[in-house]
Amino acid sequence: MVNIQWYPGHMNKARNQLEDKMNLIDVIVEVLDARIPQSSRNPMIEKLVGSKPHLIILNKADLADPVMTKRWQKKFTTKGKFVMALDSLHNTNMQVLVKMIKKAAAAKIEKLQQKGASSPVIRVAIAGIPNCGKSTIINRLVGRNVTQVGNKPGVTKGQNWLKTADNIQILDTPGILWPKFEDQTVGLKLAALGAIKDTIFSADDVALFLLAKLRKHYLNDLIKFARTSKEEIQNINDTDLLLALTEEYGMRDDYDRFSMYLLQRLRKGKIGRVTLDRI
Ligand SMILES: Nc1nc2c(ncn2[C@@H]2O[C@H](COP(=O)(O)OP(=O)(O)OP(=O)(O)O)[C@@H](O)[C@H]2O)c(=O)[nH]1
Ligand SMILES: [Mg+2]
Repeated sequence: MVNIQWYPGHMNKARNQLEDKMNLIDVIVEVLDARIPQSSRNPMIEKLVGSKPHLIILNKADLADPVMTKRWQKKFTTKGKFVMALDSLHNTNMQVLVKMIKKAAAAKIEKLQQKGASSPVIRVAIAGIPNCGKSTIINRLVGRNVTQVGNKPGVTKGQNWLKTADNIQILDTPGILWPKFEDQTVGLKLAALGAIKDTIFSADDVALFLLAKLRKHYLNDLIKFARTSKEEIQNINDTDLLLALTEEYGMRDDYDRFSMYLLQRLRKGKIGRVTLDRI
C-alpha cells in the first residue's frame, strides 16, 4: 500500500493548544472508541497526562462487542487510572461519569475545600481521536446541546470551555490524531469506523480489511449480512466475496459504492456489535 497522507495540519495546532492548557486541568478524560480501544488511543495523550488523574471512557459501547469491552476495561484499569464503558448516545444520565470524575479529582477537591471553597469547581479536559463522541458526552454532562455533534471526523474546530451543574468545567477539544500510525492496520481501523476522512483510504481496501476481520471473529454476523451459508462463505476468498456481495446488494459491479455501504452499515452497528481491536 502507498504511503498515506492522513495527518491534517490543524491537528498539530489542536495538540499544542491542549498542551498549553494542561496546567489548568485537574482531570484528563480520554475518550476511546470501544470498538478500537487500542487504535483509538493517542500515545501523545499519555505524555500530556503526566501524573494527573486520568479517566478513560470506552465510548460507543452499544456498538462494541461486550465481551471485548469488559476485557479492555480490565486491561486499562491500572493504578491511578479510572475506566468506564459508556453509551453516550442513548444514555442521558451521566451521574456515574460525574461520580467517577469527582473520584478522580478527589485530591484536588480536598485541597480546594481546605482553602475554604464551599463548592469547589474542578476542570476537566476531554480529549480523543475525531468522531469518538467527545462533544456528545459533554452535551450529556451539561444537560443540553452546547457543542456541535456530527457523524463525521473534525466537527469540533476549536477549544471550548463549558460548565455543568455539577461544579465541573469542561474543555471540549477537536479530535487529535497522531502523526504516524505504527502500522497500516491502525489506519484501516480508523478509516473503517469513520475517525479519519473517507477520502484517505480507498473504500475497497478498507472493506476488504473489514471482511477479513468479520470472517475471522464475527462469522455469524457476516453470514447474516451476506444472506448466504457458512459453506459458501468459507469457499470464497475476500475479493470474490466483495464482488459477490456487491451484486447481492444490487450494485452490479460497483464495488466502490458497495464498500462505502458496507462501512456505513458497520458504523451504525447494523452488521453486529463488532470490536476490531482484539484482546
Ligand atoms: N451509537 C453511539 N453513537 C455515538 C455515541 N457517542 C457519540 N455517538 C455518535 O458519534 C458521532 C460523533 O460524535 P461527536 O460527539 O461529534 O464526536 P467528537 O469526538 O466530538 O468528534 P470531533 O469533534 O469530530 O472530534 C455522532 O453521530 C454521535 O451521535 C455512543 O455512545 N454510541
Ligand atoms: Mg467534537
